Amino acid sequence: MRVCRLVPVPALLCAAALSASAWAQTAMKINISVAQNSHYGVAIDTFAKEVEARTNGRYKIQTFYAGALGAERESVEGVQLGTLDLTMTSTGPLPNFVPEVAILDIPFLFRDYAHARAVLDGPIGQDLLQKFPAKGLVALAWGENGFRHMTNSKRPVNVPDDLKGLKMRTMENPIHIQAYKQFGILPTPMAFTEVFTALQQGTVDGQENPLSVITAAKLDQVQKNLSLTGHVYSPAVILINNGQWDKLSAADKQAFLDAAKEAVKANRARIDDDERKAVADLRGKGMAVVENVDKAKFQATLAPVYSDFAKRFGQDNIDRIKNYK
Ligand code: EAX
Repeated sequence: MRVCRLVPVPALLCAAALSASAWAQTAMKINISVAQNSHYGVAIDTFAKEVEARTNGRYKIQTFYAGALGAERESVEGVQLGTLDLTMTSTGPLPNFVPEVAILDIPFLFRDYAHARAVLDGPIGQDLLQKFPAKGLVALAWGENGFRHMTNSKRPVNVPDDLKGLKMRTMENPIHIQAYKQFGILPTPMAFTEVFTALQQGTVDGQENPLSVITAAKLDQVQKNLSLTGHVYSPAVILINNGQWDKLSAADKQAFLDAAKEAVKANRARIDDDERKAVADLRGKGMAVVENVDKAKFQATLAPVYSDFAKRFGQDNIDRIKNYK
């Protein structure tokens, strides 16, 4: 600026220089593990649109899909280290970063979507979001992945015994792995970006994911059997690097939080839509679907691991979630 005053620079140029610096646009990258046409894709596309609108274009969010910038654990690490600005991830890899969040991964903890959403939007979920900054991560909002179901290429799964001996891909999640071993599954933890090929080549027999992921990843092309076990509710979370967060003004922090809220609305609406359509769609593509699974039998099989989880998380904390209305 000083230059403008000291040397005779045409006023227009001066004004341009002034507004350009005042209006510098900051670009940030956000990465997800699933395709754009998905419950996560609509979320980050909405987030990007809302951030740009609410900051008058001063922030531009570049969106990356299908693990283009790495799978979920790598993305969380990248946001922690600052090599990536943002990610939307399931809680799959999170116990390795924010152990308190692992309580949400306990099988059959949530009754239905309304219960899960109420817990995450309520004091329990909001308190858990406050556990992230201590780990160099800022959590903007709880999104959703959905209730997870079992798929495999070997046989229909009606009862827990049908899972015995199946080599199943799991998320890199210690709670899931401990529970699935109780079913007699041979768990193979693996990044989601490797799952389609592993199923195609028969490295694993099956995997478990919500209907939104099964459809978005076209797993009907490599899996014959789907059982609606709904054995785990899978939350998701939108994370930003704490350095980028600290640089935001108070008004821009609010803009990012509001944009995340809109992203979650789009995310949940897409899941509701997928939940309505997916079974007919996947059947139409040749999958054999077991809809009425006796969940009580699966829960009963997990009784031994529930006492471990009670020791780890406190039965009172588990009951507080279970009984939340
Ligand atoms: O978050 O890894 C998984 O199975 C997740 O459900 C997937 O990456 C979406």
